[in-house]
Amino acid sequence: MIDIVHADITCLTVDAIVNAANSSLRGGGGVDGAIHRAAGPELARAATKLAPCPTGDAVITPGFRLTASFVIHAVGPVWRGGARGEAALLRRAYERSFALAAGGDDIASIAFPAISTGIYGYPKRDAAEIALEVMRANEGRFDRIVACLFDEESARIYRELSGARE
Ligand code: AR6
Repeated sequence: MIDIVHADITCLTVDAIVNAANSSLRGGGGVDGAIHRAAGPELARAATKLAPCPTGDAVITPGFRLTASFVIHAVGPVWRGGARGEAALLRRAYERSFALAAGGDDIASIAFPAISTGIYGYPKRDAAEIALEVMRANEGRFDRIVACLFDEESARIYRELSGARE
């Protein structure tokens, strides 16, 4: 089941939340900053041990003070006009996140933000199409997949693209 929710991802009750991180895994602005603040300083200590994480890849750490048991730190591409492999890299960031979640930590529910669509500037609708496609491909492997949108426009785009299914 894919749920589209308009919420702060740090408040969700799911087994794992995905972070829109950068390669250093040290934390940053946007959703990354919110997740690090909510999880506490242990998160940066654990994540930086796994750095650098290349664009299009992901790593997994505990969730520390978060309700979620795990954080999957995915590094999406910076948007540079679309001819620099951005779509393939964004798709891979989602796929790698799902692969880690399916990899043996008993993760049945997972929530994603709209990776790359904030500070990294990826066009929201194009990114949403990729995100929903990869989510649908993984639907059977999880009890619940949450697309967690923070801004109203992204929530509307996801609802439109998923039509009457959700
Ligand atoms: N919960 C859910 N979504 C959120 C939240 C939240 N609490 N806060 C923001 N968003 P961004 P990026 C949405 O900029 O584009 C950081 O500095 C936001 O509205 O967080 O992948 C990293 O360290 C947008 O739709 O991530 C990297 O350097 C989406 O999350 C860089 O930003 C992604 O926006 C990554 O940029």
